[in-house]
Amino acid sequence: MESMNGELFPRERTVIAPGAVHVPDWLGAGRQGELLAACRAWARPPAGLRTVRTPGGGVMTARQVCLGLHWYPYGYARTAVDGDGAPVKPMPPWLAELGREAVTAAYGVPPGSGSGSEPGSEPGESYDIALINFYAGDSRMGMHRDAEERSSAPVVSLSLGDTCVFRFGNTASRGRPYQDVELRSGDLFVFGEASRRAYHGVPKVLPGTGPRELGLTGRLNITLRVGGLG
Ligand SMILES: O=C(O)CCC(=O)C(=O)O
Repeated sequence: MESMNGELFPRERTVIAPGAVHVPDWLGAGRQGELLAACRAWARPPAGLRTVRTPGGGVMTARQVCLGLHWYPYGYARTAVDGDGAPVKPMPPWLAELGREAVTAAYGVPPGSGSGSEPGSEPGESYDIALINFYAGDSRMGMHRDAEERSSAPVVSLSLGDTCVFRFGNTASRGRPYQDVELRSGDLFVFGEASRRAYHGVPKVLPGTGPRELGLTGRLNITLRVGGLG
C-alpha cells in the first residue's frame, strides 16, 4: 500500500553521520504554509532578500535574508552591511522555539537538557539567528561550513517548496566522503555534535517538484543557529 504522499515506503528518520539527522515530513502542510507566509514578509525591505557577493568576486545564486543577526561573507552584523544597511529583522520567539522542537525531534532530547550526551547548546542558549535562502530555477550552493557562530549548538535546517539534492560531507574537506540526501518540502535536517562543522551544499534543485498547494515556485531553506556572539 502506498503512503499518502505516493511513496511505496514511508521515508524514515535517518542518521546520515554522527549528529546529522534527516527527519522527513517534519512540518505538516499547515506549518509549511505559515512559515512560507512569514518568509515572504521577511523578504520585503528593509533588510530584505538580497544577492550575496563573496570577497573573491563570486555571486551566490541563492538569494538570502537574515533574522536576529545578519550574516555576510564571512561574519555577522546587526545591520544588512552588504545590503541596504538597515537593521536586521528580529528573530521571533516562535521560530526560536521551533528550533528547540526540531532538535528534540532529531535527537530525542531537547538542547541543553543536561544529560551530558546531547549535543551542543548550553542551557539557556536559544536559537537567535535565522538564514533564509531562496533558490529560484537552477540556483545552487557550493560546499561550505557554517563556521561564523561561536556556539556548538546544532544547526537546524527546514526546507519548503522544490526538492533539492543536499550534499552532506565531512569536516576535513569539500570533497568525498559525502552523502547526497533528497530534501523535500517539510523535511528537517539537523547537524550538530561531530558533524557541526561538516561541509555541506546544494548541488541541485529539482524545479517544479514542490507541493502544488503550497504555492511556492522555487525552494526556500531556513537554517536556525545559535550565534553565541553576545
Ligand atoms: O539550502 C540548504 O539546504 C542549505 C543551506 C546552507 O547550507 C546554509 O544556509 O548554510
